[in-house]
Amino acid sequence: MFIRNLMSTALVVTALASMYFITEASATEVKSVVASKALSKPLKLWYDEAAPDNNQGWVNNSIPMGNGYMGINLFGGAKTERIQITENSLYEAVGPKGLRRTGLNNFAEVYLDFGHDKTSNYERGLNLNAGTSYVNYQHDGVKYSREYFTSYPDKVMAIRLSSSKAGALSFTLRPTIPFLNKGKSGEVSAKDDSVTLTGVMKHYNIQFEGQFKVIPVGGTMKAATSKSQGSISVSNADSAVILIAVGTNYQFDSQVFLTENDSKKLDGFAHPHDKVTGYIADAAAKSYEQLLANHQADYLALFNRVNVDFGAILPTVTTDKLVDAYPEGKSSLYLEELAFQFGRYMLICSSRAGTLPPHLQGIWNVYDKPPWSSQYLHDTNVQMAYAPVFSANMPELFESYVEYFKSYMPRQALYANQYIKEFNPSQLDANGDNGWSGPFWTNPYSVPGKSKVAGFGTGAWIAQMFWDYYDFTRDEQLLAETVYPIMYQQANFTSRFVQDIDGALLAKPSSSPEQKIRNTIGTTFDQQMFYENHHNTLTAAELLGRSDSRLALYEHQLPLLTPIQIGKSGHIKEFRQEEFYGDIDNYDPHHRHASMVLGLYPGQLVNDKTPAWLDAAQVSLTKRTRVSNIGWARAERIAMLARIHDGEEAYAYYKDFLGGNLMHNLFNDHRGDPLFQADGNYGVTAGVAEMLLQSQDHVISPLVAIPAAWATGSYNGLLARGNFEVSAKWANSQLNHLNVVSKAGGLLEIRYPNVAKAVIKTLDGKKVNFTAKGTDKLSINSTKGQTYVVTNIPSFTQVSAPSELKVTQASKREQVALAWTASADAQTYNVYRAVGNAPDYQLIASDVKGVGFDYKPSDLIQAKQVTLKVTAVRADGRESRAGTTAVWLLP
Ligand code: FUC
Repeated sequence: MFIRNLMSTALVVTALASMYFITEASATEVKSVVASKALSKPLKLWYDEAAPDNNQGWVNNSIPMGNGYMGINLFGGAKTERIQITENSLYEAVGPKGLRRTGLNNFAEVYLDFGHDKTSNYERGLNLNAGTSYVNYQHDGVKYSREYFTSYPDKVMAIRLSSSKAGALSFTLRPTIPFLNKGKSGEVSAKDDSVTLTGVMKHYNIQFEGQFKVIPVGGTMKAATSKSQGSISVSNADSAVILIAVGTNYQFDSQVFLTENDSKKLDGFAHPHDKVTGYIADAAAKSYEQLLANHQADYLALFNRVNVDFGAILPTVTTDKLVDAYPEGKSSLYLEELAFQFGRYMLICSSRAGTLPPHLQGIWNVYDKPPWSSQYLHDTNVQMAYAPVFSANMPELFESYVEYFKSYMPRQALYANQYIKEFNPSQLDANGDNGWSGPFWTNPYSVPGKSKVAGFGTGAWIAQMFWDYYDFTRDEQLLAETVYPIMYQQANFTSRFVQDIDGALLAKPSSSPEQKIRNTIGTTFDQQMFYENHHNTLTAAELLGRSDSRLALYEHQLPLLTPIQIGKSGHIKEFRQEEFYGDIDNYDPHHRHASMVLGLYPGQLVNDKTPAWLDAAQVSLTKRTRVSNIGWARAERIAMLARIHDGEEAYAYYKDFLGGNLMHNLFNDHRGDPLFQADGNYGVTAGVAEMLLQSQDHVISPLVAIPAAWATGSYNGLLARGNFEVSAKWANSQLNHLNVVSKAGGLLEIRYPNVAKAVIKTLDGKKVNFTAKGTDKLSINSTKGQTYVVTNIPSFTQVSAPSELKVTQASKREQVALAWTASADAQTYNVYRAVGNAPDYQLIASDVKGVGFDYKPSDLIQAKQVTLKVTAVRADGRESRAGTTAVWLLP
């Protein structure tokens, strides 16, 4: 009701109107939202000129939209509007090598000629709160406005053109096929109120079709076709709606990957004509307002689930100016909020069930030779695309990858047979039951098996996304029918692939993503990934009560996978042959990939319950340095640093990203060429989410990495493992309000300083009983559907840690002297040790007064190295969370 009134009266749909709409809608749609300021801030990208009509304009200035079926880049011209359409299955043969290679192709370039060349008050923008874009300006005393949206439920793009004066709207619609005759043939024709664009992409025999329907109010309309070009001209209308639908004969089917002959992969699949005709007919049967309402019901149900507020106000400058000012030190809290939500927006546009998942460029490509063919790379980029899907509360968007995976998996099962036969033939199951092996580069048509550039850990990393899908949703049916079989069969492959080398079960051959050292043995990447998948498979089997034949083997193998090796620098090694950090040939110590700490993030292996590994991860990340300027890598480090509680360093990386990788349309410029890669955009959303909320050890930990710049703020609706929806408010860097909705029941644990002294009630004010575990942790047996409100958390101040720990070897082998720089907060110190690769510390001395300690252990006959750690204990008994560490190398 409200939607219809608003839209029919608003010829010019202002950002403000959209904002009110959202505020209204949020009350009914986001039931779990509690913070009063939720969703009250307009989130928009806006500009006072059109995007330049060239590739630079596309990549830097055009506005992206999408509904899974198509990606759209809007230029917003007043004289001529250009709408570029991407359809993710429209592929040319991939190759040859090089950065820009054929692969994904540009589906259509659509022009709307208005001839308005003397405009005033021009503005175009994208309202994230409404899922709509707009262009508004005045020409010849008339106000013109356009509104655009891409609808997932109705599978169309809809455009509404309006003018303030009756009969003042005239334009010509001209869809065209780009890159014709380069492996592509086709034609455009117009009849009555519709233009049809149809053709064939020859290599894979892809039949494609786009239909464009014009529905004017008033005026006249004329269709024209000549020389394979079709157009529709509208004259003197009051307003008009244009509907666009596209499609190809591609479908999710294992036939596509199992058929060797490229030209036969799509054999037997229906021509898209009927499908596209149906989309247009169904959409045209609805009013524009109905279509918009359908779109917003779908879009807002996803987008409105999460809100963040760091205290930003809506800037008065256009988005390009905001972006340009950022690196000059004009930090903008607004941009920090906006980029977080923009990543969520992009995932909603590009990852929808029934359509192909987001590739390197998401769902946006203007080229015939896109960067790296716009493929799917599984050594970080795909995982980065999906990094925010669960934590930023959009789990159903992962369905797009699930369907893609299911269609390529049978091909990977054949590769698994081949690789076990090649690399570890004694373990081959002659009947072909060897699981599935991990792919690296894939696209909608092929999965080329292994690559030397990354190890087989890519498969286990894919399986990890499936585990997360369950772990965040706790959907038991999903676990039983989809997730568990995928993990079990991945473990099947890796359990046959690993070889017993010096008592450990190691990957051979093995690589660490993109490092130049190839074909080695037991990289941390492979071992960590294998370990996590074995572990998750066993956990899932227990949950489901399964007793499948290989589970006992996985259990036996698990500790032998030795996923973490601590080096002499106290770091997590990337290669087993390393001693001190980076001391091996051909090793890039500042590499963009931080693959040795993937068990920290996005994995669960290194967490607050493995503090010695957490400290070692910190050493690795510090030594990696901040030199890489790669967008996705910066994004990933935000999350990794958040996991080691370093909010300031995480924030520094976020600032590096916002100041160094954003183009004017907020697209991630991969490395400054400019070269668009969507992974950085999705990735920073995930990174910021980790700063706000963590749950990798199934303990809900809010505000683990809040920087001083975000000392006051709130968020709503982030998702934690166990399917808990979490909202928080804080001021002066202290949490003062936490809301947890238990969406699946089960044990709810919360960690935060002094949280066990807080008051916990249900939404209707009933006191909740909980079990305190010390002062900083509590647990509740939660009831499904119940909301737990935590307030009155006594404030705390961090205890500053001691620093500069030095260890000096005494003449006796098992004796060492420790000396450190005092902490101003310390009354006493605690001293800990972690022997070799141990995940946790053992307390070796407490109540130490002064800044030195002589350690004489009698039980370290075998040990080669020990990590020593000193923490400060304040008069109130609180211990510093961080400490100072040093590695003792025993002679
Ligand atoms: C991986 C990354 C690169 C780039 C490429 C497309 O190889 O290491 O940084 O993102 O994919």
